[in-house]
Amino acid sequence: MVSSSAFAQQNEAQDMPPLKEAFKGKFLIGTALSYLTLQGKEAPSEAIARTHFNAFTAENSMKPGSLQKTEGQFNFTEADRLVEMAEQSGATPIGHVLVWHEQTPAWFFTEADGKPANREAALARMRTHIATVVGRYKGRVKEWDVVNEAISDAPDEWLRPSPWLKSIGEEFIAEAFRAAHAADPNAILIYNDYNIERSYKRPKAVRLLKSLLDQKVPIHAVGIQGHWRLDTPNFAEVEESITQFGALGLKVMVTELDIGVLPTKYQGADIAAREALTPAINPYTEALPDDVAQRHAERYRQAFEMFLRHQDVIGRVTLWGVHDGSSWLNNFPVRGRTDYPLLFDREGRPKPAFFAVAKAAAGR
Ligand code: 9MR
Repeated sequence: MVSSSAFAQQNEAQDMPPLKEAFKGKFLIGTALSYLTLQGKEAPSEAIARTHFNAFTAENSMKPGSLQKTEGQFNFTEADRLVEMAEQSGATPIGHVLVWHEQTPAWFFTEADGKPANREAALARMRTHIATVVGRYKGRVKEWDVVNEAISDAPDEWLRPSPWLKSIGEEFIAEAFRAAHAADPNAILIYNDYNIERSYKRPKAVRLLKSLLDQKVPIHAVGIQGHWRLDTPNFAEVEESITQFGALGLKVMVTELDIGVLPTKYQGADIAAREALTPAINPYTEALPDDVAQRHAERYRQAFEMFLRHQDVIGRVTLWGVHDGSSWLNNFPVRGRTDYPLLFDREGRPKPAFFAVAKAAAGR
């Protein structure tokens, strides 16, 4: 937990404007708020979010498993809080996520007798979920991650064999966008995925996006999650992807940016991937050495200089968490590590990466 005094310090520690001022007129700069923050239990994180960011995503609280754990019983407490908190701070509330294979209860795809739901039943449940959730925040949540991670990582496979694909078929994607558009015709609708900025997955993403556009499906943007590392991906590959996505006439959102510093054999965010904890893969339990912090800052500088070069197509860049202590990367792909992926440290102080990003925004 970040202490309040550390937060006060971080305010004094800089003569830089808040990030949201620095990026004004360029793109929205966002953060993801944890369960604890939305439950009012992380006041310092909330303060950093309000000071520096002008787009708020719920890290977990608007996923199907949080909103509709049991069919027909919706719980909007934390989701409402996200939207209210954003509106109070003049930030744009972002909806994450309507249709995903994770954090989605099995009842969507199962009948009372345990048999798989038929196509019509699964489709009806998907539509009801989307209509209820998007409808509740109509005109308030400005952007929705409609479908998340539908593309397969496997070389010989097009779409992920998710329960959605199995129960509805490929049209689940188009149908989800249509349902979201019907519930809020003004919302910006996003297809969101990891590693689609890398060349192994980009062609599949382009194929999917083109096919949706050809069918006149209401899709407005593509979300590059941006779960990156010190040495991968190659930013030339990423830049080419931004260009190709933009050329389709879509906005590009960087929806879940973080740059992890710990070793791993996994890339991206396939949360099924897990490794065992050994000291060799948890090297910085006490502190991050200066040279690594500098490399991390340099990587952020390069990333934001690239985003700024494409500010005509990039609508938003969102960091996946407020400070290092609350990042999901401390538990992925190995539980209980100490990672340093964000712009603020565990005490809520701005890191070298923060200053690198702020300077990039100022053109310095
Ligand atoms: O950061 C989220 C973490 O707290 C959750 O435990 C995890 C569970 O699925 O989801 C994380 O967020 C994911 C996001 O919703 C979709 N893209 C990948 C993100 C990292 O796993």
